[in-house]
Amino acid sequence: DEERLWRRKVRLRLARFYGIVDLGVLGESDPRGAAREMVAGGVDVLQLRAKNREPESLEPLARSLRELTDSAGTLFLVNDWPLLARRVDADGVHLGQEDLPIAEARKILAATQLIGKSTHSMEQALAAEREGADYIAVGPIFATPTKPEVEPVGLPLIREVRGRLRKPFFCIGGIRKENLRKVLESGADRVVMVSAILRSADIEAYCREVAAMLGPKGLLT
Ligand code: TZP
Ligand code: MG
Repeated sequence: DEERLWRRKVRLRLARFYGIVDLGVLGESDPRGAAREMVAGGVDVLQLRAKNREPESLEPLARSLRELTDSAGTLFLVNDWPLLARRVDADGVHLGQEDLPIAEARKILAATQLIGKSTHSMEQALAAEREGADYIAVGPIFATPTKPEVEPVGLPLIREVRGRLRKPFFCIGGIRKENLRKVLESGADRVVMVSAILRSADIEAYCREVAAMLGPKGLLT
């Protein structure tokens, strides 16, 4: 068990590229197909996000994404629902500011499962680390239709956060190939992409290019 948690944490430390299978963004498109291409294209972490669905109805899809990611050695996280994450043996759950506290989610999850937390300021990022998040998402960096309700935090926050967080952090929000270099130059090592990936004509090729831009794994903060 201890080894299982350790393996997950190591994979998280090495992860640079995090893709989200967002059913809202996908609309009628096939989430399994998108996930398969993302994994083939080299995402290190895959998350299932479905804002307007009952968690029970997501279980078959979550199970199939678990199988898919397992065979590729890709981390798999479930957004919002620790119980679903537990039931399908995901690597962990991702929680937002409005979701249940990390301590509550830990009671539902297995001891070997990871928790990530969305944050939108330095204060929230530090609080998430104090709460015991295994990784932290910081954003939206840029304005994005995928998360319209939160003000963009801007590029300068990246370097500030980098200087003060010890846990791995991922930049998210409006990131795409065209602005990735700027995000990396602002101090990011790890990024999350949603619509840039899911709306691209060739998801696998897109992911491959992003993965190449992020460079080899290792030597990360
Ligand atoms: N949290 C902060 S920004 C965001 C989330 C879920 C959406 C990111 O989506 P996109 O399409 O990569 O801008
Ligand atoms: Mg949430």
